[in-house]
Amino acid sequence: MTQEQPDHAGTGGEPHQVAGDGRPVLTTQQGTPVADDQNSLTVGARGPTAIEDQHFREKIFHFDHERIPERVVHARGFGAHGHFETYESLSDLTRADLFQRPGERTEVFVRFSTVAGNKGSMDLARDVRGFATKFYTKEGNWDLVGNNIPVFFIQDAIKFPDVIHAVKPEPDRGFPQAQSAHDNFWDFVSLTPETVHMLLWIMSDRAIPRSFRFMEGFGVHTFRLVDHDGASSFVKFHWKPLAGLQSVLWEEALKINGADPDFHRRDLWDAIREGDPPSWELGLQVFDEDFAEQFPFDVLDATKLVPEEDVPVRRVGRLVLDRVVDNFFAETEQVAFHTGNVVDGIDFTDDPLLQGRNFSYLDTQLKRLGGPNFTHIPVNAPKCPVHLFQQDGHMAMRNPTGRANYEPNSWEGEEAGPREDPERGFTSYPEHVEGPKVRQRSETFADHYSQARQFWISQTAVEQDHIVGAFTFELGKCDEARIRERMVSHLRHVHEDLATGVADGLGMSALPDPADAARAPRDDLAASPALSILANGPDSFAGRRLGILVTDGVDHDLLHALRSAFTDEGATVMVVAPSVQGVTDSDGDEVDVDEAVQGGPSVLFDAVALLPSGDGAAALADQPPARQFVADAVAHHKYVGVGPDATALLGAAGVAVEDHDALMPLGPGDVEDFLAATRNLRAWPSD
Ligand code: HDE
Repeated sequence: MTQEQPDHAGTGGEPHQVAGDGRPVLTTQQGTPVADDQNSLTVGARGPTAIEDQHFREKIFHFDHERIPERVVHARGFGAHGHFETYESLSDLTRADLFQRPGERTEVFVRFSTVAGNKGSMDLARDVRGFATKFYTKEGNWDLVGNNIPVFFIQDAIKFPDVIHAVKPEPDRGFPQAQSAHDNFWDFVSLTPETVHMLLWIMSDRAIPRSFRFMEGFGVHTFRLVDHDGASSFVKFHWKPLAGLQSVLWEEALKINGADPDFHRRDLWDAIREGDPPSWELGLQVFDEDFAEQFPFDVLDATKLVPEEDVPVRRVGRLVLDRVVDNFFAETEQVAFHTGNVVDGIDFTDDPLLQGRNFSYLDTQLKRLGGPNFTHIPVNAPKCPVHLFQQDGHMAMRNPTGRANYEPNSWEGEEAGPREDPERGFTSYPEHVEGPKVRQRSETFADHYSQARQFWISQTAVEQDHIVGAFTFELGKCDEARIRERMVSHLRHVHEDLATGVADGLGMSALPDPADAARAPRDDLAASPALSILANGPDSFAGRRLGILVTDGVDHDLLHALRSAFTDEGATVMVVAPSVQGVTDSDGDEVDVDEAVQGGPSVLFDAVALLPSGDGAAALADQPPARQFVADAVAHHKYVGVGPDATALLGAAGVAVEDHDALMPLGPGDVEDFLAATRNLRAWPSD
């Protein structure tokens, strides 16, 4: 790896070349060519190391300091570059510059993340996903620091350390890692009923997305838009994935975490590198004070959402992620988001969670990036002109020239430096506020169950089963019966079917009494179809993965027909075989193999096809990973194309063809039908 030094760091010019092979000479940080990078300087070949070995000293010194503190939350993440294109002028709603001109493109950097796990944890933890977007607008950076779930656990930022401590590893033992399935988490949330709505989301399949590309994003809080006349409306921000919504099953998540702990980051990396850039539409839910007044919940309460059926989502632009990072550390690790980074025309509300966040992010950047100059790091630097009088500090890269480092000043010309601009400058919405200084939760935040119930009744039967299964799994990891019971006492306010299902799953002999409710839950909120994943799935297999299990003797024509049909659909086709060495097809042609069956379990694919030869099927039938490949695909309700000679393998996997709708015959004439079926992604048992 070569680090090109900027010209001002030295004399510039060509790096030293090694005569003969044309590669740059290895140097120290000071630019001194290195003669030997294999041996440290010692007194005699077996003697002590000399302290004057500056090359050794510098190399180890740098290595010792390679890490910066990981994020206290959202430590594990993955980022990519792209652009946002505004569809139409929104000048009637906001004066924010990026929304003024149709077709305007704004560069963006997006970082997706999990919340609870450390930097090295696995991607498929049951968790909320961060969806943070930095818009490098012409009038400064705007950070929309959102999640893939539209509500949050708590209403007041002062409880954030508590909810995060509770979910993170228990402090005495340092585990469990990246899991909410433990006593501390459920102890805290069951004592904090405002978490119940979010718990429904977290226990749903939203918390185990198939990949970042197939999940929604939400700004969560109510923000303000302010127009050219200073008039303001409320807004909720949404990201709608153009590829549709998709999640995995919990059982799959457990296995994916073992088979490919980097499943989500690899997916994003591959999609972009293979020329299939993920995209989302930015949606706005805009409403006014009158709507906020008559809405049954407080729009400043981040544990509530505004149903799309009440305020439709207006799609105003498109986000496309089409460039992977050059260097993970420099970009994904060092990117610094901050809810406080808004541009003129976008403003805050008094949501107490948002207000607390506005304090937290700058504070955390100082700790993590080590000084006040982190906007000098390229990924954080605005792409518009920056002129200011701030100076010095650790690692200052952008240093003012000239004489004036203060204003007002009476210097002339360039020496005078920049000046404020009352017309163009950021102007806060002049909200009128008054009241006594109190520590008091507003009465309007008191309903903790009604929207949780609305979420529950908006799910399909399959999704409701998954929610019951998730609560049962998680509470089953709690040792304390009183915590399990306390939690079920809240679920009784959400829906009796949910409470009963979980209580049965946990083997409770009787349902606990319902918890005391601060406000009686409502049961008159209509179902909101927008809240279901299955109701908002894709209508294509594009962007998904087909895994084809083959052996020597695989039918040449069938393999090619399958590959081209799925590739034309925009899907990725991967070949799985007994070994990675490759196989020979029925025409004697070599077929490249992507994964050996031990390393490519079917949980890594969205649909599978079984195309072994007769002999191959018999051989695979003796291999546990091959049997598991088939059994898992069937158990996970994936479409399985069964080639003409695959029967022996099915039998060995314990699968009876007639019992499963998802098993489809896959002969030469069946490719189109198989492809059409896979567009549904799964054949749920109730279908
Ligand atoms: Fe964050 N959050 N947060 N958060 N958050 C951080 O900032 C915080 C909250 C979110 O990819 C930290 O740079 C407080 C809600 C994302 O770099 C920290 C509260 C939502 C990311 C912080 C919240 C988020 C963070 C840690 C309660 C969804 C990752 C490292 C009031 C709307 C950004 C950092 C990235 C990161 C504080 C609640 C989203 C400590 C105090 C609600 C996506 O500043």
